[in-house]
Amino acid sequence: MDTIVFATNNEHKVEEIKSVIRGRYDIISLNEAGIAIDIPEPHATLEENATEKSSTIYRLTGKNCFSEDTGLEVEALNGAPGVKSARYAGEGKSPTDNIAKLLEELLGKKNRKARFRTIISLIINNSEYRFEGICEGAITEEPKGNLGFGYDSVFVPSGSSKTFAEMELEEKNKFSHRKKATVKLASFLSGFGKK
Ligand code: ITT
Repeated sequence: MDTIVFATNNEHKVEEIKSVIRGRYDIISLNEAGIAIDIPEPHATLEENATEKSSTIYRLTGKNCFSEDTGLEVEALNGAPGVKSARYAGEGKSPTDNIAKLLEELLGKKNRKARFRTIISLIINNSEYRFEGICEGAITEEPKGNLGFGYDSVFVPSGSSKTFAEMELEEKNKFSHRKKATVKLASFLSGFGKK
């Protein structure tokens, strides 16, 4: 089976993506590939950061690989934290700090609409392809649930009354941004190279 390196240090993302992609390709994480590197994300868009991560790993390993960059875009905050989602409360701060800052910024605000947006950047045989997945929803008044990661405990996807952190992965996958982008990636890969 062909292998593809998933250029991420986030094991939650690896678990989620492996739950969707099966079959023709074996996905290996940076950790499984023995690569210890913190890839910088210096750009102003998810698209550019995703490309930065995949191209860095492609240059380093010469192996087909993909990365993904995800942001939480909150309407009442003009799209923040967006591309800065991982470091919203500052460099080196925890997901709990990021959530605290988000709830503080939204204090008293009626409009709680938000969306997660994921961009996957695939580099295969020296060409790049991008895939997007969006999940619309809303930010709760307080955290609920302890499954998942990141902002999951304050995000309720449209069509549910539970936060992502109150859902097992199978249920999160019915709504998730990452699942949608990954289905596009999987479908591309399953046709890749076939005439
Ligand atoms: P990489 O190694 O792949 O870069 P990362 O954790 O730095 O991993 P991002 O740059 O994409 O990932 O950061 C996005 C931020 O949004 C980060 O704080 C995550 O915890 C959060 N996040 C991403 N996907 C999420 C999801 O499905 N549910 C909740 N929070 C999520």
